[in-house]
Amino acid sequence: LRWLTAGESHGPALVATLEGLPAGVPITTEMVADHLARRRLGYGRGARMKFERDEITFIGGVRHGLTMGSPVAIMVGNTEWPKWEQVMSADPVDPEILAGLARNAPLTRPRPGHADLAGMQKYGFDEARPVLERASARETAARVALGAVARSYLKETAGIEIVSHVVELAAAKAPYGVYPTPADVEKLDADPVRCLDADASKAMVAEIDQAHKDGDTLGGVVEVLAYDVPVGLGSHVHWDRRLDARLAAALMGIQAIKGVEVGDGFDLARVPGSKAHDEILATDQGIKRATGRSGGTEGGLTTGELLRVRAAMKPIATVPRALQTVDVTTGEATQAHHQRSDVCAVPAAGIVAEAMVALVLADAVAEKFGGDSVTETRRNVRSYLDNLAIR
Ligand code: EPS
Repeated sequence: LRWLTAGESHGPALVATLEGLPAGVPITTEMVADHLARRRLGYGRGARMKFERDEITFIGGVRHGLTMGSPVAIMVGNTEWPKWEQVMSADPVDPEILAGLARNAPLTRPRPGHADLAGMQKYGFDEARPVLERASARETAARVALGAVARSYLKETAGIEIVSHVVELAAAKAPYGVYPTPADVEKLDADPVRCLDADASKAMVAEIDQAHKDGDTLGGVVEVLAYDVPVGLGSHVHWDRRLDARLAAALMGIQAIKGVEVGDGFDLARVPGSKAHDEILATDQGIKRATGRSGGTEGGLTTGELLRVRAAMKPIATVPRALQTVDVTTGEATQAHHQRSDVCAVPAAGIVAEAMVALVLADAVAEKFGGDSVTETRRNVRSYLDNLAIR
């Protein structure tokens, strides 16, 4: 599979294309809209989430609710565009008109933690607007749109289902080792911080309220689980074919993610080998694992057990209680720009992480099972699983 996104945070729209899917994947505007709406959920988001709407248009690849095998292109329109039409115009705008627009004031006080400063240095801009417009996590809407297509493909061909939840938010933690299933998704989406444990959820909400009062922002940890992943996706034969490496890159590529773990991750480094691995058992239902510490990958291959990855998000870098910076026009010490911001976007990051895991798994399924129609791919998956010599 190949996929790309384009578009700026305050541009007219984001666009995303996905190439390489077979024909017959069910996908509708409503399915994409549902996932985009899930991405907007979560306690602690800023005002923009309330007034802006994502407007979905399929540009290609889908007819009457099914993919046709041609590239899928989705446009996610931004209802805020009229306010930004001149500031973000693709064509040149009369400088006198621009000078009169408060929104166009040059952003010369780069915010620590954002791409602002290094982006200006690298691309030779004298203000941060052209950098922050693309670095913004607004772009994740395009990934979630493609993720909706990828997860439908996974469900239809291999029966794979993806769930995420928030396991840590600042100092508040959900009980370790509780894994929500697809049956819990409705309950998770109804929770203000997408946490399954009621007490932990309350503690997380309290953390956000306190940070809001303090003019501060918060990060946290999300966990993504993929159910019914067949054994043998990815490969041990080369570093860039290892599924865990591909998942880590995909998750690390989400804005504000600073750490990724597969299975028990860093905790495995702290225990002896006898407590770090998943022993192989002969059971009435065939070969099973005693535990799920590996997160469902060994040697870069899926094991057929529950796939489990976590991503750590740093606190939002636009901190209301502005951080120290330098005005790049004067070279003088000052405070970073702050207009408005989320206090916390960890619940939304979980939805984005689901989309990234879906896209990586879709790529791995397409690579292993091929097929030009969903029926053909499904037949290939079935035949492979039915003919495994060892099980
Ligand atoms: C973002 C900053 C905020 C968020 C935005 C991502 O936007 P603004 O600076 O315009 O208030 O609202 O997220 C979205 C618009 C979205 O759809 O997720 C950032 O700096 O990454």
